[in-house]
Amino acid sequence: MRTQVGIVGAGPAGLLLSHLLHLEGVDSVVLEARSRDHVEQRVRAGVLEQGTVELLEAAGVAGRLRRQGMVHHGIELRSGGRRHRVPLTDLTGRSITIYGQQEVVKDLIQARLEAGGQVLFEVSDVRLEGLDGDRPAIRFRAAGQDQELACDVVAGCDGFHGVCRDAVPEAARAVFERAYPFAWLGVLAAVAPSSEEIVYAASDRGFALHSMRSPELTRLYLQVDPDEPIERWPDGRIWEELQARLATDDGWALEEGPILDKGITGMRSFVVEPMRHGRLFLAGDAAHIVPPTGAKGMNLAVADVRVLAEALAAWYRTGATGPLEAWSATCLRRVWRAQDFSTWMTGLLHRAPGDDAFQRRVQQARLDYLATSEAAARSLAENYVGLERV
Ligand code: RFL
Ligand code: PHB
Repeated sequence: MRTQVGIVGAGPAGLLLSHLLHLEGVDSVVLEARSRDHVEQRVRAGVLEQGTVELLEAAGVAGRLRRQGMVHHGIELRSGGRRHRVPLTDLTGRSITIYGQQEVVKDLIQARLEAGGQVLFEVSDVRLEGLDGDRPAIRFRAAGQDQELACDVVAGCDGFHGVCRDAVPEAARAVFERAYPFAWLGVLAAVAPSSEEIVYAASDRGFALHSMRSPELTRLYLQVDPDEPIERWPDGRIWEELQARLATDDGWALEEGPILDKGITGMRSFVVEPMRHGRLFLAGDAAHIVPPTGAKGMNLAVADVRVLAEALAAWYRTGATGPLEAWSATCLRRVWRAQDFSTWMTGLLHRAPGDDAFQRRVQQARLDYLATSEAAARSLAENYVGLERV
């Protein structure tokens, strides 16, 4: 098999890259380890920056997103039983849209298949070869057979646990990393959201988040210990903890319903530099992870491949290598802005095991500052809705 761009991973990064390249007249093949059903059902992110929505719209894949996505103009911060709204749109002129990541993935898979694009699911043993030359190849197994995909460049869009990053020699990459002493337990519940907007709650019992997916589906998260098994969290305990952490002193009530999906995800910050090695380009979670508190991960993946698709299109059109050479540094500016924002939001709202009374007071002072200073709220808001220029 031969193509122009060999893409590993059918998450938002890989699928969108394939679609954007198609619009530029560049061929690609996407290789995915899991089944189509699996990637379409995987519950993950839900917040799209306005820039992400505009890109999906310009790329012609936002029909369902426009109909089903929920446009939000603010978020709520809660602590000590009190709530404070950050009016995102008043402060920035921009909004966010709530639309499940797996819905974005479904829309992109459909668009690729309708355009005759190749997305191969359930491939295994992916290995990259010849990255230092100008004829790289991806070897893999599919349908019980060894195969080879020859290409001009490889896009490693295989997420944090993928194999592409390890194809870069250790001496050629620098890794920046931070682990957090907590994880998020995420649940999807068949109940109408109890709030019109996303609620971020800081409490002495730890952080909680109330989000949504539709008028009938609520998405909720709890800060939990990183090595706590999910079996320790029967549904009753989850609701009890959510009720306690989200409680307000003004009569607000959290509606409960059947839990359809639950899982625990560790939290980390991670960046590999540079994001390119020879003919390999690492995009999305393969190159960087942010803690989910700032809702930036999927938006960064989208930003990476937007710039990469433009750079590859310019290269194929005119032979220009400048945009490809600038790609990693261009993306890393946005990545580090998001790392700063996501770490800051995480520290603002979580309770770390070693936190003492001093730390709690400082945290409360920051929350109070956000509630009283427009400058402080605007800084949060412009990062949350996504900066146009970084
Ligand atoms: P993905 O989505 O992980 O896709 C990678 C794909 O590669 C496949 N793969 C392989 N394929 C072939 N061969 C191999 N050897 C392979 N190894 C892996 C995988 O099966 C998969 O299909 O990475 P991508 O495309 O870079 O997208 C990144 C996003 O998924 C991620 O950043 C977000 O989900 C992060 N995130 C959030 N981001 C936001 O922008 N807004 C949010 O509100 C938000 N909330 C979240 C989140 C992530 C969470 N979890 C579960 C990590 C909330 C949570 C709880
Ligand atoms: C979500 O809806 O899944 C969500 C919302 C906000 C976040 C993270 C996840 O910060």
